[in-house]
Amino acid sequence: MEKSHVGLIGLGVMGAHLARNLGDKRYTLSVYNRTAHKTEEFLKNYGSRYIQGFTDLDSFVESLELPRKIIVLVQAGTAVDDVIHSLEGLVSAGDIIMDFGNSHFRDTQKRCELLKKKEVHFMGCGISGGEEGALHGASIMPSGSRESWKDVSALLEAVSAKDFEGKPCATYVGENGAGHYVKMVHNGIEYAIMQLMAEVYDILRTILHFDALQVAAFFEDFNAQYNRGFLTEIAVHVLRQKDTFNDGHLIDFISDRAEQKGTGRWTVIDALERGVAVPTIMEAVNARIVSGDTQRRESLSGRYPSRGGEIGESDGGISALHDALYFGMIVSYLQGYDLMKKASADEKWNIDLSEIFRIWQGGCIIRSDFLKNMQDALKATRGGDVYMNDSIVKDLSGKSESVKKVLTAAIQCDVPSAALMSTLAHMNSVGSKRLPTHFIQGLRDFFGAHTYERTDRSGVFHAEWNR
Ligand code: NBP
Repeated sequence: MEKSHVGLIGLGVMGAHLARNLGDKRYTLSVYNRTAHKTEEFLKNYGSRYIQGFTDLDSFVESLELPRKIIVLVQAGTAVDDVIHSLEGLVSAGDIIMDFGNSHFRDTQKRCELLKKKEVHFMGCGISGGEEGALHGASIMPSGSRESWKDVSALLEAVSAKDFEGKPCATYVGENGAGHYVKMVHNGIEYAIMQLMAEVYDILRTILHFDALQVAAFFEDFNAQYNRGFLTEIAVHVLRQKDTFNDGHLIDFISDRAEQKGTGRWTVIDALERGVAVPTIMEAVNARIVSGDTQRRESLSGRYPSRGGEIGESDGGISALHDALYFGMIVSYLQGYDLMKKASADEKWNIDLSEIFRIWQGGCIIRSDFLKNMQDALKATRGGDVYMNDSIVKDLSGKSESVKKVLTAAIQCDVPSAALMSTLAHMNSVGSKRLPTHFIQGLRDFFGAHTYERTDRSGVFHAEWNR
């Protein structure tokens, strides 16, 4: 039998969809899944002359052309190590193993080192777009050796989505864990944008007493007039969905408990370790933590100020909310930029950030029109601070007045809006020539002789404080 161009291990949700995408693009493909019946079922449903299925790993590996290109799409963590371990004796020097799962970038770095000893290339490939993206075109963030990228670029570009200019949403991100890092930050931004949308939703429903359909119309207008994006587009569908068990809309019967076990939390931990402020992402994780404790919220409700109140829509409330959401989305992207820029320098990845904002334009969950502004601004600033770029300044300017108006209403009506609040505070801080941290430095020197620097002369000082 003819050798396949590529192999794929793991026929779960993502793997099965990506395998179909590869077959549709006429790549000959060998597939393998730990549980054999899943492979048989996949072939029964989607088998074609481009796809061969295997129930033993030896023949799967044997069926691939050299150098072998093997996509691994299994659960992140020990499953990836298990797969690598079982492949170790079967692959040879020059072969390429690509992990498409949501692995932690530190694990990817270790796996690259491990396989380098055997001259096998290991690539960490972030992928975003869920099952639809895997099937019709995803945003793909690959990293590893440049040599391996040359061998797989055509393949990955073929199964990727297309950017606003029709170019493939796949690019070489950098060495070792860079691709998984960028995917992690993508997910952190995703957390932030969804939290901001939820806060705006809450204000509309609690203060303006909008029903689900009116909120859907709000998002529809946002997409038409401000920033068309995947999350704000699916919001319209989620809000219009009728319930199958009751009269009314499904949204009103969905539990408010959310989890925060994965990439959002990783983003915040990593940002803290690197000393990069990502307060909007952090508040999004905090909000999910609080949402998880339903029992406590139930017993405390009524004992503390609870949401409610009236504020008229007459004074431009809707356009202020549109502005506020747009402001929050821009700042979320900027926080992701800050983090990737620092990590790229720390880890010597040399990531082209304008390319990252380009490959996020198609297929991925945080895609929106604004990504083109980011791409262009990053290109124009050439490694400088994108916050200084005139078009970014213009995009943000004037909107903070709307954010203040929205937050004033939210505070008056006890509607928690920590992500939006921290977004505004973040921009107020980064744009402040003098922060009150000088007061903290004074206090620290008083109680612990921690010393301070001065504004009028260089050096390190300690004061004989008047006790
Ligand atoms: P699924 O849960 O649908 O499938 C998991 C796959 O992992 C199955 O093929 C399973 O094989 C295999 N597997 C496991 Br679990 N343990 C294994 C082991 N020890 N050895 C070999 N195979 C093992 O996951 P999915 O939603 O397709 O996600 C796969 C990866 O893609 C994850 O890292 C996920 O975070 C990432 N991702 C998912 C999405 C999404 O929207 N779902 C988007 C982007 C990235 P079995 O059939 O034998 O149990």
